[in-house]
Amino acid sequence: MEDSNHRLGQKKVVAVVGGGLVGALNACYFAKRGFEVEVFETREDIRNAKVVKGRSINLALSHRGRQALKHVGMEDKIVSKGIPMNARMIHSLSGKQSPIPYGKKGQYILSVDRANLNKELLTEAERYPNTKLNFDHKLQDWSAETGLMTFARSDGSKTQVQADLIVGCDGAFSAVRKQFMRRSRFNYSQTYIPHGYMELTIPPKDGEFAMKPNFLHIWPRNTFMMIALPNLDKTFTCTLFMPFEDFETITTGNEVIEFFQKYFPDSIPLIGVDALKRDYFRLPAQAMVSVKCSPYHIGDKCVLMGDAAHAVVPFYGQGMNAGFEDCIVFDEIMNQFNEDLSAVLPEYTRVRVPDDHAIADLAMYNYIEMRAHVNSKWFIFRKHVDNLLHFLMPKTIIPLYTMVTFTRTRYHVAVERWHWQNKVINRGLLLGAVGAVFGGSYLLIKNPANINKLVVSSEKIWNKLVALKAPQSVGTLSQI
Ligand code: FAD
Ligand code: EGU
Repeated sequence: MEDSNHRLGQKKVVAVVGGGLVGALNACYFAKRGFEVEVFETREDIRNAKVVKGRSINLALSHRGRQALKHVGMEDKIVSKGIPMNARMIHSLSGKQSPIPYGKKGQYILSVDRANLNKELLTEAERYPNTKLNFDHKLQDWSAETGLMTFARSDGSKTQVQADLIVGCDGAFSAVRKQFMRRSRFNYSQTYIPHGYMELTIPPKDGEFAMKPNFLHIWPRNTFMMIALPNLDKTFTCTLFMPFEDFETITTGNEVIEFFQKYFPDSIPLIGVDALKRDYFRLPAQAMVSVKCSPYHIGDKCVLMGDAAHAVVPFYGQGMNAGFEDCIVFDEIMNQFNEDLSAVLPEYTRVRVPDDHAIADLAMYNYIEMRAHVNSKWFIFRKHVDNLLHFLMPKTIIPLYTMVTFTRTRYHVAVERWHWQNKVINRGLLLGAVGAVFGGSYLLIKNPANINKLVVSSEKIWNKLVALKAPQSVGTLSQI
């Protein structure tokens, strides 16, 4: 092989800042290439910690994330500890539950435990002899000119470290990104949404899951929404999304119950009245931020990945998946340009920015859409329309969530395709409406006396539709 990643016979040093999900996975990618990898993480080693603080307890892992794990041989290990979710389960206000499959049999997403995933990835990174993990190292400052980084330790001491490449995987409030902010022609925007989130737990009932486990449970209530994902210990983690304003108006245990009685009555016995009264006040609601920026690199010295480059609101279940896909995309470009960092970094920005911005926009769009007019009826209706159109024109109409969740179609291409599909659908609807008006008028003019004919023929069509739907509907719909 070329000696491009060797300096005086020595391998280049890559500093991965942040040992979260994306940092730990990225360490594996760089280690696999033979770089000298050092990971720096603020927190203590979570593998020794008793309770892991942090955001959301479980996450939905889908195709993009799985492909990225596969590349470093971690897919099976993680998938085996995940719980497949083959469908959503929509909970209506009356307590009725309606399943809506994600697609064909093999098309499911996985509920994975964040802490376990992070631990497994750290352990995997450590298996490479050329990787070193440095915990209790908080990046304070670094120089884009020299690549010299300053870390603060919890005992008050400071250490300085030099690296050839700095990979910023330090999350939505990235310290690595701070140096980007000081530079000219760096674009940056961040938006806090008015909603916060709070996690609650549904314990097992008689030693079993209290609801059906292989579903993503959703309670869509316009401005309020709750989602529940299953865990291996037979609990569910519920995430309640609600405007901060509303979180603040609820100040007593009784008000909590009153609120749940009004919007999520079926969940009260599942969570438990006492637990609900207690857990609601355990932690304040957490904020959600969307961050977009560009470029993602500085020269051949530094690159941002994961939430550090693009924090997205969680309304597409894609934050981690997109961050994991960043690692594959970077890796593919490393192959393409023979690990020549001065070519790889600009190319990574060129290729990846449009896709990460697309998923950030999509997630924000879905947030706005859901809070504006998505109740359980509308959610079920929309998903059925999507599935029906796909069933009628499988090559032409592919639901957006399918492209996002079950393929590696570039995010920005998925969005373009979605716009194109909507145009086709609207044209079809328009044509159908025009056709119906003209056709109907024609029949009426030609045969004004015989209204029965029209009624009979429409009855026939209706009967055909019913016959088509009744015996096969379950089978055909679940095949989509
Ligand atoms: P992080 O996980 O934030 O890790 C950053 C790491 O860097 C941390 O370990 C931190 O301690 C460390 N760090 C920070 N600053 C420094 C510093 N100065 N020096 C050294 N280390 C530092 N995504 C999905 O794909 N599916 C989902 O279902 C999903 N659900 C979500 C639900 C909620 C409620 C939220 C909030 C997010 C959800 N996400 C989901 C998004 C997902 O959590 C993130 O995209 C993912 O955690 C990003 O990983 P990361 O490694 O880039 O950042
Ligand atoms: C939010 C919080 C259902 C985990 C978007 C679907 C999410 C997840 C959806 C969280 C929704 C919303 C999709 C998946 C997933 C749906 C998706 C959202 C996992 C469009 C732990 N979203 N999420 N869309 O289609 O593509 O089922 O916290 F309610 S998984 Cl908001 Cl596929």
